[in-house]
Amino acid sequence: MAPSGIKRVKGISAFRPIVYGTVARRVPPEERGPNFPPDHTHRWTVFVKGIHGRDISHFVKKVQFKLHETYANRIRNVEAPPFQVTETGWGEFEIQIKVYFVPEAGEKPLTLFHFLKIRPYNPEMPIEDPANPPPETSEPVYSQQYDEIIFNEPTEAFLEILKTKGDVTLPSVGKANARADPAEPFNKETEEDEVNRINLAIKKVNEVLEEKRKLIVQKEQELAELRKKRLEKEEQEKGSKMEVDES
Ligand code: SLL
Repeated sequence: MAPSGIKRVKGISAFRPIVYGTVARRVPPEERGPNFPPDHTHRWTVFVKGIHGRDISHFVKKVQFKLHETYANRIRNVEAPPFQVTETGWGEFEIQIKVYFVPEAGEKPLTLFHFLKIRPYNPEMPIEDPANPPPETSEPVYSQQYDEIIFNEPTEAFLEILKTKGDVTLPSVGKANARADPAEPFNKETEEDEVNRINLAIKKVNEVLEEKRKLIVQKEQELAELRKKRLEKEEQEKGSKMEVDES
């Protein structure tokens, strides 16, 4: 028989909420200091945390953040809370986040992807125009996501940890669903942004489609005109050829 710690509890799933994402702020030139790289413009943090600042270290052992290849030592391992990395930079890119669980979980690491957003979304300019950048601001730009990690058939030892450590008020079995909590801003803002962006993109696509449709109609008319002219020309040529033949 398997040791009790490795034995899995059949037929149940445990859930734990996490929040992951980035917060960035433009650093005004006068605040950049001598060690601030000259081509960098922003300071940002990528993080994995619990909701309402709750501890997750009883089930998360380590978080590995993989940054853009322009960063020195792009793989950053964080082995204790807060599971986060703060950096400076100039550009946006996708960060790979690998969440490693405590050994009792007997789970493989979970890989997440998050796009670092450093510039605020500008509804006036849904499609960014590098020649016409949005006004600069030093307000924090958040991009964060709520998620629930599902542990299917957790080991007995891990279920015990979930029941007794960290946020024990959370049900260890069943959906935590903080998304339904109106006080939680994570998804709301990001989703609203996304919906605005999609709606604007749909509008833009429809406008372009309408323009193209008009262009097609116009081109078809031109084509019909040209065909008509060619027919007339052919008729004329036929006529004059017949005249030549008859003579
Ligand atoms: C872009 N495709 O062009 C992205 C790349 C790279 C971000 C963004 C600085 C790193 C360093 C930095 O911000 N890299 O020099 O240490 O927007």
